[in-house]
Amino acid sequence: MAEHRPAGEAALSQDQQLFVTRPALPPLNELMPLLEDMWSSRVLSNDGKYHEIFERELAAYLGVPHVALVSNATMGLVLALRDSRMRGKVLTTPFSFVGTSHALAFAGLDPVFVDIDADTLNMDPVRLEEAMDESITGILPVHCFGRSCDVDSIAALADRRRIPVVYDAAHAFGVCDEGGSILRHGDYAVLSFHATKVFNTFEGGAVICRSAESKRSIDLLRKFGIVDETQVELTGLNAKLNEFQSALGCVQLRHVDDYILQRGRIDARYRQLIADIPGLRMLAPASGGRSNHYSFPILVEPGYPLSRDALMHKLRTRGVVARKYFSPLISDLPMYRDRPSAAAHNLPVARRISASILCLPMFPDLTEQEQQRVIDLLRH
Ligand code: T4K
Repeated sequence: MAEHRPAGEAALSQDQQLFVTRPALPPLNELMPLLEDMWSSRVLSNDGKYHEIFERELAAYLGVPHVALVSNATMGLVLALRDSRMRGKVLTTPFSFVGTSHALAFAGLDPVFVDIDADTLNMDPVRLEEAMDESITGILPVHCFGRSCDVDSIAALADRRRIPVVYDAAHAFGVCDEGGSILRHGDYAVLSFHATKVFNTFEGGAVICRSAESKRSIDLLRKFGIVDETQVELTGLNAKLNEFQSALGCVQLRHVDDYILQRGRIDARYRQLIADIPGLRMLAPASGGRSNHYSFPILVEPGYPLSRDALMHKLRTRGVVARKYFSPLISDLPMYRDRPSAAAHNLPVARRISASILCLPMFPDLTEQEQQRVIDLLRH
């Protein structure tokens, strides 16, 4: 992808480039029978057969009762936030993809940034408590890189204040704690099925709802609020997942356990090979339950001979496209940086992590040779 190539750099062929992710795809022949069926039926969108099957199979896979498919996580967040009782200020993290805060803004809400914990990269529960006041009407935490937030502290705080919680679970497909899927926490949890994610339908997403009533609302909101030919009950949008993507989702579900297993092997190998490189720090493995190994971030610290940016540049000139997720912080972007909670002194940990983080290639079919190529570059 040309836009990821630093200016003036010799062009490497697509084959030589090792991107931070390579989307996992099932064998095409498994998808073909579903596509042939779809072609002959001519039902391509609006709650068709594969939408219904995928929604049902996904709920069963995740072990959650109420799932509403949507066109992408950003739309899912906007709809969930609209359907929640949030009005005005909402506590959220600056250390995320920009879509998290943009969803708040599009839902007419006002992000208030809270610092993160250095070990989990999720909102720090102590700082969350400190930031809470009468004006706060909700919480939008992110399970960053698929690592679970402190869901118990967040639930206790939200219950005490009687405010809703919408989890941005874009990275958290398949992640479980001791009690089951982490998507069961909060009033809503929103998954992304973007091409770069652990589970992909090219684009797509789902809103996990706590009740049948809220699923009904999201179902309506994603389809203009239309109940039937004569009734429009809510002011909704178009956030539907189409039949092609739903059929792909059904086939991907057969393979996702393998994808996660392969990611786990790659994660373990990185840990083993990076452990003795001075100045490169890894996050501790997620404890308990099941991780999805969404990403492999390293922190480039003072003991390393290169700065984070110099290392990233060096990797790129040799065809390894590591990414600075997440730098800049959302709170540093022009549309958010003037609010008081965006001030540097309010977000010291997020700022430090954002300045040193680098995400290495992580995807199921990363070969041992490719991984070794990354390690050799980190070492020399
Ligand atoms: N909340 C959180 C916490 C999120 O991380 C995201 C999305 C969202 C919400 C919103 O979810 P969606 O509305 O998208 O469902 C990428 C993804 O585009 C974005 O979805 C993702 N987070 C974010 C973390 O990463 P970019 O701008 O870095 O994408 P891009 O195009 O640079 O792709 C990254 C690498 O992936 C490329 O180097 C090559 C590879 N790639 C990408 C695509 C799209 C492929 O090999 N094939 C592809 O088709 O944002």
